[in-house]
Amino acid sequence: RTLEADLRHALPAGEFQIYYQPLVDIGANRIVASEALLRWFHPVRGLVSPNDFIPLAEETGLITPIGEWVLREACREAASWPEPIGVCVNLSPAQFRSRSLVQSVLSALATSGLAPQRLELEITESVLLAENHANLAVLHQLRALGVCISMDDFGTGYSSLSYLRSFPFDKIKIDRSFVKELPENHECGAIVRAVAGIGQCLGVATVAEGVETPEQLARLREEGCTQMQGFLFSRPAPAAELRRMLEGGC
Ligand code: G
Ligand code: G
Ligand code: MN
Ligand code: NA
Repeated sequence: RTLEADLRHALPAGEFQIYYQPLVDIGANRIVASEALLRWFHPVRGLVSPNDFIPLAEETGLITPIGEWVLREACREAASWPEPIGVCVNLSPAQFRSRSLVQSVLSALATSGLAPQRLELEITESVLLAENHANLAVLHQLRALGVCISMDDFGTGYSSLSYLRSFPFDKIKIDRSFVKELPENHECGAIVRAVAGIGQCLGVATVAEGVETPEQLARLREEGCTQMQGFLFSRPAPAAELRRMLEGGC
């Protein structure tokens, strides 16, 4: 069977699971949100990475039902967490094309009872590529529902700064490629400092992704990042494990 045939089957077969990775506010030293990261456990192929199936899901349109499931499931899970922290859900550019995105978000919020401010939708620069006015309108509709919008993988696209001008994001997530070379690489340090500065001026939280070492944490703190995410704090973990982390006090 082809990967595509298997992917079609995955949702009804219940082969998807969502893992959660904490975002830590380093000022308050507590978990303030968790990112929902999709996992596909295939009975024969084993664990298939989103990097290997999300592109196919986008090409085939399967991203619409899969993305709707992730939204519903992540909101339902977050609504029952012992702490009212945020839940971050990744959206592909292809989900904007389906036209049902706003309705899906609205319905996930309504059925779960999750407060809209607790849902953080992560988008990449490509959503706003070429000043896509239709996508921009959808972003404004989503914002009107009261949800937060984060710019993910910041710095990896072509004209990041113009996107910050075209839409008022609630959060900027600095791509982990900049964090990876800290503290040795001074260019990366300078870029992180500049982005954190922009965030501060715009009144927007800046999250450093892929934080793996205490040295990186110290440097990122120095440069003004407000939230951290990475293996240093926790790997993406099953829902039950995240729940235990929250119950353990955060
Ligand atoms: O853990 P990691 O290997 O999960 O994720 C790899 C990539 O897949 C990341 O770029 C991440 O944003 C993306 N990804 C993970 N889960 C989802 C999801 O539910 N929807 C979309 N569109 N992308 C996801
Ligand atoms: O594109 P996005 O930022 O949504 O992707 C998140 C990806 O980053 C997931 O694949 C997740 O597993 C991965 N990730 C999270 N923390 C770390 C980390 O500390 N180091 C590395 N190498 N990857 C990480
Ligand atoms: Mn993300
Ligand atoms: Na990212």
